[in-house]
Amino acid sequence: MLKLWGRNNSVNVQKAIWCLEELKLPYERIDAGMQYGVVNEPHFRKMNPNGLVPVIEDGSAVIWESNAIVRYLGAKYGKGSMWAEDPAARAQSDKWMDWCTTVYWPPMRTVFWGLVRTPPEKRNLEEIEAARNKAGEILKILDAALAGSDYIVGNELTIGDIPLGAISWRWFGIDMERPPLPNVEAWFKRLSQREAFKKSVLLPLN
Ligand SMILES: N[C@@H](CCC(=O)N[C@@H](CS)C(=O)NCC(=O)O)C(=O)O
Repeated sequence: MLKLWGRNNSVNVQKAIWCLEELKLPYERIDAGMQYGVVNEPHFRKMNPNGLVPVIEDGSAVIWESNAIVRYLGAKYGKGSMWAEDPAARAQSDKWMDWCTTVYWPPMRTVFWGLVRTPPEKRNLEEIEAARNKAGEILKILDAALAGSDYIVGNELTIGDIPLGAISWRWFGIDMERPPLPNVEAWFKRLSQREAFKKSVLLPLN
């Protein structure tokens, strides 16, 4: 059976879990990272020398980097659903995955770590506020892209929605001021109605 290492409150692990759940694949998840440790054990470092989660093992394939995992699962198990076989169509999803890593997550990571993982007395409020404003500005790009479609590429869920959705739970799940983004809000509401998303992403933020 496919194995996934990673704690289920990690944004990157949630991408893998959500993808597995959407594809209805049987898998075993082993808690690893933060309070669970494991990531420094020799057998884990052999799989991922970075000592980070998620990691999957599917037969002889061992894969780390959450977006690579989502792409692998899509290519192997999601043809005709989350994975477009036409390279041009697939690139439309792919670009949003890279956008998440390079543009969306950096300010959201500051907000999330600042407001969720850092005790109040240690927070750098100026830095958090600047990152929250930056994320709000950046999300205008996503809002425009979602105009007129149910998901980021067309009217069905694709791999492109996975990192976006997992990060956006950090945007909507934290009690803070947010600018109005009607298309992003409607899309997130749509994701929130999916059983796989509820089960894998909409968990307490801690
Ligand atoms: N670029 C990597 C980042 C992986 C990463 O930073 N994982 C974090 C959790 S989100 C981690 O393993 N942190 C150490 C830990 O949990 O002990 C990916 O997308 O998989």
